[in-house]
Amino acid sequence: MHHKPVMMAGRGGLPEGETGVVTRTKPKTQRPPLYKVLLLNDDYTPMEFVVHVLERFFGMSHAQAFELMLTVHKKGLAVVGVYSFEVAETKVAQVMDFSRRHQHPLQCTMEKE
Ligand code: TYC
Repeated sequence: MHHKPVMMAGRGGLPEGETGVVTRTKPKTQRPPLYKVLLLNDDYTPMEFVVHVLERFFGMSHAQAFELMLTVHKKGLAVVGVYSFEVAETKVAQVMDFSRRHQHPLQCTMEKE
């Protein structure tokens, strides 16, 4: 007497209700990535212009803006804000456009935090 092999559906010996696949219990809360907006120093943009940019586009007080401008002047660059991708992109475009229109070489960039 001979039987052909038969594939049996099953759990491979695991107890009822277990598949052997590890599943996540804790729900992973997804936060959107954040982007640092950086202002770069140069030798030509007037200090007052940079202060104005920081007040106008980054909502800083005159004192805050002056202090951060001096940080960029001394260190070469500084983070002037942290935003979502879309907001960071808009800030960079606004600063670059405003600087270009005033014929200043001021540079503003963004990088993922
Ligand atoms: N270094 C410039 C000057 O001496 C001032 C300056 C500060 C320029 C910050 C750019 O992001 C900057 N006039």
